[in-house]
Amino acid sequence: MPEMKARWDIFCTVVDNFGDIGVTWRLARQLVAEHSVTVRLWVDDLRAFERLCPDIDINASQQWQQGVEVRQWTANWQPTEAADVVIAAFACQLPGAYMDAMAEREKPPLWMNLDYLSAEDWIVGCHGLPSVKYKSVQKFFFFPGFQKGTGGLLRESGLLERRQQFQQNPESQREFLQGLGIDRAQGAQLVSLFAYENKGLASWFDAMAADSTPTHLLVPEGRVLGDVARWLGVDGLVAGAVHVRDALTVQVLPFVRQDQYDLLLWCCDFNAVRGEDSFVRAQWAGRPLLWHIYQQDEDIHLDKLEAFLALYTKELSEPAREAISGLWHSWNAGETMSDHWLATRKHWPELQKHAEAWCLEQALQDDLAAALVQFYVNWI
Ligand code: TRH
Repeated sequence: MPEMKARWDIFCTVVDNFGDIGVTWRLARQLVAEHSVTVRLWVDDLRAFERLCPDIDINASQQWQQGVEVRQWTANWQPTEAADVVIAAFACQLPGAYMDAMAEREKPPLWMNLDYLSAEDWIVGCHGLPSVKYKSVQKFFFFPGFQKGTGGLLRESGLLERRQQFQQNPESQREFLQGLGIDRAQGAQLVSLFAYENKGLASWFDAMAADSTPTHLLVPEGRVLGDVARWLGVDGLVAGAVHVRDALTVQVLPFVRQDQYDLLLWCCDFNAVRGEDSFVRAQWAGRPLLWHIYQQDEDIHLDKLEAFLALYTKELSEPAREAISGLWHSWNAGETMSDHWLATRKHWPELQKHAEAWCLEQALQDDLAAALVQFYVNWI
């Protein structure tokens, strides 16, 4: 098997937040664990990395984490041999000296740009096409996606089985939640909230507080806390804080390790997620979700939102489709959420069933790491 011996370099610039490192770290680990390749992960911001993986030594220029060689990518680039497969994540610009090292190899490496995730149709036509060339080295587009003909989604082997076992085991869930200091409020639905700042939050919280079903809302530390604090009428919020307002219990959680975040999503009845990686993980959780999409210039993110909603809601009944689409639209526009939340709650059983069906359908695709390896095998 040629891929057994291959050396891979993955380059990650942390533009902001955690998605860039979240995706590349997950991919690097999976390539090592499931495809026996050698991976160096070059990262320009180890502090962001440390949040997802507290074992990271932010001062080390080189370290090993879960079989991955993590290299600090500094402005002062030291010459290094180019790998067999080079992945530039999210169109990041490789160091000039490294590009020369790629071109100097006897057999140029396979050079790919791992793009952002989108459900738009044009992805299918562009996935795998040649992009620019540097000297003798050809770059290729690699697009993750939800549809056949794309690069698929990151999904570790056995993930869904592990998730289903965990969800069928209330004791494991209770233990995990207790470890985070969570004692589920009696009869309450569990909701997680990972989002950017959002003006619509107050109206959603109002609706949950006034609901006949209690909600226990879990909010990992992060950008949305300011809005949460404003709604609660408190000065600031730190991990461990618990506030009750009528039927709504709000609990602030520490930002947990990446694998623990999966367990949190698996415990919850509903997950509000954002960006790219948490969005995909919430789909693998098999539970209804709310996506806060990452805003882009000229509102191009709205096309991505529509494309995903069109795919995701295709098999839903008309009223359920309207309800969940309305909720996602209002959340992403920062508009009033209350009516949309109530409408969504009306279609809960259908949305729950659908979330699992969607997850299983997506899992029929090759996962992204396997698709990358296959692309390489086809290329050599
Ligand atoms: O953090 P994000 O908003 O990241 C990104 C980046 O901003 C990026 O530039 C942009 O292009 C992209 O969004 C679309 O959202 P995301 O992608 O969900 O990444 C969050 C990561 O953090 C994900 O890997 C899960 C992880 N995480 C934890 O490990 N622990 C936690 O407690 C939480 C809440 C998240």
